[in-house]
Amino acid sequence: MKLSLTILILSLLGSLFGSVASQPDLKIAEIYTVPTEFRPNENVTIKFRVVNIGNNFSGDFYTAIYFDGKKVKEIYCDGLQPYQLIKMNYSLIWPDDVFTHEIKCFADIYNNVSESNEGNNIKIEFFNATNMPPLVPTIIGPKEGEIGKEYEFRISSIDPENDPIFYFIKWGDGNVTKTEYKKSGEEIIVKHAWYKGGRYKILVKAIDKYKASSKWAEKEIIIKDNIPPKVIIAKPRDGIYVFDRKIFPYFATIVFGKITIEAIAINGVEKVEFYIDNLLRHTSFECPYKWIWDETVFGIHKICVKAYDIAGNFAIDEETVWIANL
Ligand SMILES: [Ca+2]
Ligand SMILES: [Ca+2]
Ligand SMILES: [Ca+2]
Repeated sequence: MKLSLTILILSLLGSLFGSVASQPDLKIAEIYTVPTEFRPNENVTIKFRVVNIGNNFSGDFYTAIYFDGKKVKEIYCDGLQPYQLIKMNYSLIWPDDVFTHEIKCFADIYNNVSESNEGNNIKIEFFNATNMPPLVPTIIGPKEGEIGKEYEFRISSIDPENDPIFYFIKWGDGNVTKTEYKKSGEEIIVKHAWYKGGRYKILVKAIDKYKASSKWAEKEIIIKDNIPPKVIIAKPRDGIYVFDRKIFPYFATIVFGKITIEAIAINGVEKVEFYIDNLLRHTSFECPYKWIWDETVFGIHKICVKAYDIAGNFAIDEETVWIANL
């Protein structure tokens, strides 16, 4: 009833406007895959339907299916009556990736059928294989350690689809490690040493062969530092200084006018303190470590520099000077 009514309306419209002749109209009704969700490398069937929405028998024709723009199959069809549809399918091994691929279906590829609408003969859909990222890795290893010693960490993760996994590790000191591909669930052992005391955050993520990445796993390690820095007073030292310049070397240190005190400190230095006669006068956090001592002062005084690392270890150097700054 419905069909004949539509044909009646169409033919009425045709007679009214003179443009809708009694013609077939082939159209791709839908494109889908079976199964609807699939993995890379799996067998997939692409299904599509051709329907004749015209008001006349179509006659025989060829349909075609394109994968990423390339024709992969032609299918011969017996003619369709108005509102008759036909199901087509094409099976393939899906590519080994999770990219989106274009499927294009074409009704009446060789234009065997003269249709009332040739513009609706193509339909395009996009499909991709599904992929889940690996789970957040587990990291097993020590909570604390010492400078320069190598420590072992056992790392593992699981990929929901058992895809091979590699691990990307940030050690917290600027160094990174990228492992080879491992089996899902396989435990790996990686080693690392830290050369500066402090608290380090180790970050690990697992990435599967389709580049899907887990969230970062975190583990902290505290590297104890028992090694003090080294520090020396580079200036003033063993010489006669006039207005901050060394005039000539001498067995003692004699200063006329202001003097820039310069310290050289190494081994993870956090700060250097400058003392005059055991009184803290200045703290320097950046290399070069220096302080200009410029005040009215006369006689013998003791300069002391104290260099600290982050762990609180320190080293001292002292220099006794005879100074006249008036
Ligand atoms: Ca058409
Ligand atoms: Ca046609
Ligand atoms: Ca996966």
